[in-house]
Amino acid sequence: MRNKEVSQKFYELASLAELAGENPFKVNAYARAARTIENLPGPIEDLARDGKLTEIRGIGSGIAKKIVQYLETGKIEKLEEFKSKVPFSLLEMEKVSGLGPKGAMALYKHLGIKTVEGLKKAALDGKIRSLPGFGLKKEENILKAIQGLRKKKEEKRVSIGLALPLAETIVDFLKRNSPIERFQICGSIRRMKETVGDIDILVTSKESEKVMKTFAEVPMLKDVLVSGETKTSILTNENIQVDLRVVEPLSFGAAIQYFTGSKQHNIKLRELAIKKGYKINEYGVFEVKSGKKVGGEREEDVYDLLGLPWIPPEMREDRGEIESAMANDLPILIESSDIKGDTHVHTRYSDGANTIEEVAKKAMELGYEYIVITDHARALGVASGLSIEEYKREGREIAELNKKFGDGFRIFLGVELNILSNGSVDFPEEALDLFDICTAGVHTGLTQSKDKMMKRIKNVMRMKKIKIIVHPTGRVIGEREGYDVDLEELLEEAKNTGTMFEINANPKRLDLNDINALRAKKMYGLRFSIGTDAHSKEGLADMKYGIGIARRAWLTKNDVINTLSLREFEKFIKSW
Ligand code: DGT
Ligand code: CA
Ligand code: CA
Repeated sequence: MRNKEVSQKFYELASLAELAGENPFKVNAYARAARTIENLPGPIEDLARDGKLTEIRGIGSGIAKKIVQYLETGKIEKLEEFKSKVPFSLLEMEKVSGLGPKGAMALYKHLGIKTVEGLKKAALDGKIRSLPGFGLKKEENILKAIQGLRKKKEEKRVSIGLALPLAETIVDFLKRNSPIERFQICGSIRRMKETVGDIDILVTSKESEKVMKTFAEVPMLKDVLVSGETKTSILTNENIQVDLRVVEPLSFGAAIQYFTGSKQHNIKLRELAIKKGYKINEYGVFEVKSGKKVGGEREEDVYDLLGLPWIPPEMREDRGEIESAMANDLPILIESSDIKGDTHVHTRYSDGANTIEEVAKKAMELGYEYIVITDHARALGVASGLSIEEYKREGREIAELNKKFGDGFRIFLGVELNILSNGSVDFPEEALDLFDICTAGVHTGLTQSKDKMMKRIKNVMRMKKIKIIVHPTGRVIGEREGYDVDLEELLEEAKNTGTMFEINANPKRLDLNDINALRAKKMYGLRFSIGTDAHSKEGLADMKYGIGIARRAWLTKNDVINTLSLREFEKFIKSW
């Protein structure tokens, strides 16, 4: 869904139009369109594709054209035209609340201020109070607003889906352009936490100066925050902080253990160390009595010396993993290589970008043995959903492809049904025999009361053909809370009906999350599917985030159905 992004562009357009002295009616129209788009219930790209944009109140043909232009080209001509006339980053300046486009323009005209940094400096130097229309009070407010911005930045966490690829890109850049030897991405990324505060990278090198210099030149650099001999911190142009540390090879293991965290896990570990007469820190493990260093080159050293097996990073949250390690009872966590197929994929038949064949080929490249195509079903108001006739057509195409691909790989005809507000799904139960696998999820009526929501989901869980509930709580990270359900009751119902929950691997969803999946297994013995919900063939790569969540939930291969081999999986779904 690109609503937020498109809405942003129209806010920008409104501000710039105002600066350019455009007719106030137009300025208002842009701002109104921005608000409308922001609050649309469904994806704007669907409406654009169906030519229905002008049916939205407040969106005329001129604005509709601009929306289409943006969706297709990533640019709005008019916006580019305005931008070329404004010699500073209005978007950045506008973040300082209370300033507005006119204020930003005045500051530029009188003082040549182009950035928030420049603004801060001018305010601290007392240069703003004497400007016409500004004054002392305004100068103070600007400083306050800038401090507020900083604070917001500190509180902001980003998705693992953004942080992990970014960290990998940076490591890659360092590998190519500087003399690093060993490296490890640490912190919350290594633990595969769903959101990340900042990125922590550790490397070893004989020439730390060169490494630091290279790091301060990464292409996505916005600002160098701290620059030292062994630690440099930068801010990327998306305002994500990255800390790079160069450590001694003999301390590398202890350092990555320390900086992987979590802090809670490390505290527990240190307490255990003290009891055993050791001290651990980022430099190594030391015997307290003699002060002698007894380990730290390898991460395993730290755990070894405490009499523990190495604990996988995803478990290091002080959720009983140290106790479990002490009892030599750690689960053998599921791994990416255990996955034999994806259970949740969309194609062009509904709202995906690729054909079934393209998606299947990608799945084969990933080493999968099967894939379940789960295009959306057509409930009222789901523009891109399919009718039974269309599923039959999809089924025929799948049969053809299966014939073509032969024995080693199979495409299953699945469906993502809508759990409708009245507790039914798109089609009568008899019609569902058409499908190899039926999944269902809530997509509409998200704000229903808990009572109603529970009734409708439980009702669908009781339908015999429906075995997987996708993105069970409906939360979208950083965007919306899940709908109002009593999860405990749903888990109970799943146990009673033999329904499985999905761990949706899309990094914006990760639903069920780690805690809920852990509980579902521990208290109710439930099994899961891990599906990417991919809407393009590239989306299949999101599986790693689902695996991360599964590992954080202490899941093993046996807890996840799409680790079954093709033959086992076929048998399993036939037994439903
Ligand atoms: P984040 O960045 O908020 O997503 O979470 P982390 O876990 O990456 O935390 P961060 O970046 O503040 O620190 C990285 C790791 O370094 C952290 O997981 C454990 C370790 N660490 C940092 N500060 C302390 C501390 O004061 N005490 C202990 N024991 N460990 C710390
Ligand atoms: Ca961190
Ligand atoms: Ca950090």
